[in-house]
Order: sequence, then C-alpha cells, then structure tokens
Amino acid sequence: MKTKVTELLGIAYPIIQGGMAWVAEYHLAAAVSEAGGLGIIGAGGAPAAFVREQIQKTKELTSKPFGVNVMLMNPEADEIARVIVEEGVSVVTTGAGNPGKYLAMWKEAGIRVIPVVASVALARMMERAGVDAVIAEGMESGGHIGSATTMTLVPQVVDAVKIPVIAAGGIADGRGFAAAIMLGAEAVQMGTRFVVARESIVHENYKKKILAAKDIDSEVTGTSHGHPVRQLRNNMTREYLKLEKAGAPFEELEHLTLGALRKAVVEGDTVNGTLMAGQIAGMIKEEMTCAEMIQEIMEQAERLLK
Ligand code: TUI
Repeated sequence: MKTKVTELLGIAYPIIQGGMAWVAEYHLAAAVSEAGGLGIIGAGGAPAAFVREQIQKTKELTSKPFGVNVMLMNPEADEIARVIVEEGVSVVTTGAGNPGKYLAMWKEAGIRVIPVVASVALARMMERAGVDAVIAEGMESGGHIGSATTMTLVPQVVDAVKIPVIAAGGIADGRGFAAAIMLGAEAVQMGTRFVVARESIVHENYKKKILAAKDIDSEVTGTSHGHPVRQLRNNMTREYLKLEKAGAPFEELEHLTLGALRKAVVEGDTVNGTLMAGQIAGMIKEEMTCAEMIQEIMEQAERLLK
C-alpha cells in the first residue's frame, strides 16, 4: 500500500511502531522494519551511549529504514540528537515537547523529522519550522498524552497542515487503520499492540496484563501537575490518584513513579510498576510476531477500504 508516508520513508506498509521508553529496543525495532513497517528505537530516558549501541545493534539486524524517538524531557536529549546524526539514522520522531532547536541540524543531515503533536497549534508550528510530517496522537494512547482524542485531533490537524499526518492513539487493527485513513491520515503509529509482539522483550507479566485488560482498565495519573500519563490500573495508580486527589506535592508523586516503568518492563512488577498502555489494550488478545500483525492489519484494512 503506497501513501505519502511510505514514499517519504521508503517502507512497504504505512505502519509505524511507537518509540516507547524501555519497550522499543532494537529487537522490536528491527522486527517491525524487517516486516515492512517503520521500527523505532525509543530513547526514553536512556543515556546517549546506550542509544548509540541500540542503533548499532539494529543495523546488524536489518538493512531497512528505522527511526529513533527522542523523548525531549531526557536530560541527554542534546547528545542523543547528535548521536542520531553521527550514526546516520534516517528518521527521527520526537515526543513530550518541541524539537525546534534540533531541526536545522537534523534537516541538514538529510534526516526525516516527524514530531508527535497533541494539538493543531503545535502541528502548525512544526510545519512552519520545516518538519516532514507530524504524528497526531490522541489521548487514547498510553504514556504521556495530550487532551484531544484521535477522532477529533486527526482531521483537525489534517485540515491545518499540508504535510502528511500520521494517526496515533487507539489504533490496533485493520478497522482502526482504515478509520485513520478515512480521517485523512497517510499512516498510523501503534504502540500498545507492539508491546505484546513476540519479538518484544517486555516482561511476560506486563504482556499478560495487556492481553487481559478490558476497555476501561486504564487510568490517567499526573493530570494535576501537567504530565498526564495513561497506564493500566494497579496498586500504583490507586496510590497515586489517592495522593493526587489529596493535593500531594509533585515531589512526593514523582517519588512514587521513579523507575516504575523499568520495574514493569524489566522486572515484571505489575503491582507497583507503571504499566503504560493505551485504551485499545482491551481489544488486544493475542501475542503475534510483528510480521503476522502487520499482514493481518493490512489485509483487513485493504478489504475495508475497498
Ligand atoms: O511522548 C509521548 N509519550 C510518552 S513519553 C514517555 S516517558 C515518560 N515517562 C514517565 C513519565 C512521563 C513521561 C511516556 N510516554 N508521546 C508523544 C506525545 N508528545 N504526547 C504528547 C506530546 C506532546 C505534548 C506537548 C508533544 C509536544 C508538546 O508540546 C509542548 C510544547 O513545548 O509545546
């Protein structure tokens, strides 16, 4: 299936894997790229040296295009931005901020730059700054989110900019893919579905929680201090929301979440870890390889779009 995004990125299918912190490491990224989508290494809060190693390991597993996601709150974001250029990565996505200060360097290096935006205003600003496309991410997504839903954000961003728009948030099958195309998107980005890919190194306990999740099993923590994060309900979210409701200071809340994503992904702590996942987790029932997933989604979508 050809779209402006498959052309822009040199990939077979317009499916991008979300650059999830801790989750999106080189095995997953390489598997998605090998399957014809765009695999992405999620730099998350990792040091620049670790990101460089991840890039090099991905190159050993695939010769197809792949990307790196820069989480802009990372204290080493400046160094990571340079590592991406030095390693000749072809696509960069960004999250949780405005990547403006890196654009000139990345564009000069011939890198395709695709920021995640959660509003029309940022999408417009990014287009003016010269990015190649934007990912419009709705609040159905897991992790750090904005406040507009995918259904409302995607068509409004599509109307506001001329560059291609990639839809994210709440998409995990061919129906969601087809709906995104109907809203004017040129590709989709999926996160939660790839967390449970066979090639994903995420702890079995975390995967089981996603596979068992129902439609209303996620909570949004951190709204009171401007960093809303969607994750599956557990002991951690119950504690957090109780404290947040009581007006606990940011430092106390932050203490609760420190290292909690790692705890969930690496140690499989589903009680006190942060099980970031989108609202579509309730629909995901089976672990599959990335290639199986992408084939299934494309077949279903192409049938529907006809
Ligand atoms: O970035 C994400 N999702 C993430 S980042 C992350 S790491 C983390 N871990 C623990 C606590 C908090 C974060 C986990 N999930 N998605 C992309 C995204 N970007 N969603 C929303 C935004 C966004 C928000 C505001 C992008 C730009 C923005 O603009 C602010 C500005 O400066 O204009």
